[in-house]
Amino acid sequence: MPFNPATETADPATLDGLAQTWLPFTPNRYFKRHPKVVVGASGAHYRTSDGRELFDALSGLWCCPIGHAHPRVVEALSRQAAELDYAPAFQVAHPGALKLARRITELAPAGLGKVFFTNSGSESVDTAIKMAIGYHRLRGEGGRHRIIGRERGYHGVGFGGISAGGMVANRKMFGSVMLPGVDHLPHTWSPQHMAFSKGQPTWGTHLADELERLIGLHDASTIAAVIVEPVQGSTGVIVPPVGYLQKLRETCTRHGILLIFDEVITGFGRLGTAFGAQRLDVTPDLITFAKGITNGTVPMGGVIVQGDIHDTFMGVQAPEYAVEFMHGYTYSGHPMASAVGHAVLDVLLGDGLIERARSLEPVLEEGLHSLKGEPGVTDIRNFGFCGAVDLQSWPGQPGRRALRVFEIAMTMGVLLRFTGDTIAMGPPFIATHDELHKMVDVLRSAIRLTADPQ
Ligand code: PXG
Repeated sequence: MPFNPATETADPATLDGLAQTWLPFTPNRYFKRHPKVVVGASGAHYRTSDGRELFDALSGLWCCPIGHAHPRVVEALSRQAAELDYAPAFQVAHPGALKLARRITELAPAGLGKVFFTNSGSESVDTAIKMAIGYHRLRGEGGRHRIIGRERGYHGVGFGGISAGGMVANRKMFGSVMLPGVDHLPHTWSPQHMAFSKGQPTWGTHLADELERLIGLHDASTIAAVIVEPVQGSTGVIVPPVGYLQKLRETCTRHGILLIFDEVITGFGRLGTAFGAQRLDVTPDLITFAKGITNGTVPMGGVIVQGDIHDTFMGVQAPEYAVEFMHGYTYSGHPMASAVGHAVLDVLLGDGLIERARSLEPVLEEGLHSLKGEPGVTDIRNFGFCGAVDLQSWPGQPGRRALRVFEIAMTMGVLLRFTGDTIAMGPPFIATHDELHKMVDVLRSAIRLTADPQ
C-alpha cells in the first residue's frame, strides 16, 4: 500500500497489528487503508510516526487540559508505581484515593461532599443512575425508576448511558435491550434562532418546560432523575440557553427528581470554573466526571454526590457490617490514577490553568467566529474554552467533508476532531495565542479546500 500524505500519517513500520485491531468509534475499513498513528506527545502537541508535529485541538479526546508529558505527572506515576502499584478497591483503602476525594469535593459546589470512584465516563454515568434509583428505593419511593435524558446527549456507551443518551447512531442497534422507561427532553439547538451565537443563546429557555410535559405524561412519582451535560460536548458543543438549566433545576426540586450533571467534559476547568455547575450557577445533586481529573494519563472517573443521597444509603436498616451499595470496580480509586489526579490538580490549581482557560475564551471565540462566511460554514458556537463549526455536508455524503477537513488539517499540523460534519475544538489550557490562531488558520484553509465535493 503506497503512503499517501494527503490521507495518512503513519510510518508503515508502526502498523504491526493493525490487521488484528478493532478500533472504537472509527470506520475501521477506511482507517486500515488510510491509517493515522501518533507515537509521542508533549505539551500541546502530538508527534506522528512520520515525524509531524500536530497541535492538539481537542486536548486528546477532551481529556488532556494541562498538556502532555507534564513532568509532575511523569514523576507522580513513576513514584507511585514503585510505592503502591495496586490496592484492592473493596474493603481496603489507600491514602491517595482518600485525599483525592477530599480535594475533589473542595472544588465541587457546596453540598456535594462525597466521591465514588470509577474508571471512565461511561461507568460514572451508570453509577450515578444506579445511585439515583437506589436512593429513591431506600426512601420508599421504588416506583421512581425512570431516567430523563436529552436528545443529542452523550453519556458514554454503557447500557445506562446509551439509554439516557440521545445519539441515534449509538442507540439504534440496541433499541430492544436498553433501560426501560427512559424518556428524553428535546435538545436546545435551533439554527433559525441561534446560528452564530457567541456564548449562551438567549433563545430556548422555554425548552426546559418540556420537563413539565414529561412529568405530566409519566407522573413525577415514576421519575428518578434527569441527566444532562451542562454543555453538550460530543454532539458538537451545544450551549444551554440562558436560564434553561436553572429551570430544569427548579422543576426537579419541585418534583423530588434528582438532577445529574454529566461533567465528563465540562469538569476540571473546561468552562473556566472547576465545574460547569459553577460557571452556569446551577447546583445538581450528582456530578459525573472522568477525563480531566487525570489529564487522560491513566483512566479514572467518578461521581460526586450530594450528602443526603450518600447518607440515605448509609442509613439503611441493615447491620453496620453490611455493604450499603452493591456496586464498584476492580480499579475504583486506582493508586496510579489517584497519584496522577493529585499531580494534575497541583498543576491545574497551582499554575492557574482554569483561570487561563477562562482568559483564552475570547481568543477562541474571536478566532472561530472569524470563520463565518467561509464556504459552507452554517453555524459557529462557543462557550467556555470550547467551540464548534458546522459545515454544509457534501451532497449525499454526510460526514465525508469533515473527515477530509480532519485529514487536511493533519497534513498542516493540527489534530482536529469531527462528528458528522461538525468540527469541535477544546484546546489544552496551556495553548498560546499563536497556537490558537494557527488552529483557526488551518481550519480556514481546510474549509476552503473542501468547498467542493470530492
Ligand atoms: N459522558 C460525557 C458527557 C462524555 O463526553 C462520556 C460520558 C463517556 O466517557 P468514557 O470515558 O466512557 O468514554 C463522555 C465521553 C468527542 C468525544 O469527540 C467525547 C467523549 C469521548 C470520546 C470522544 O467529543 N465523551
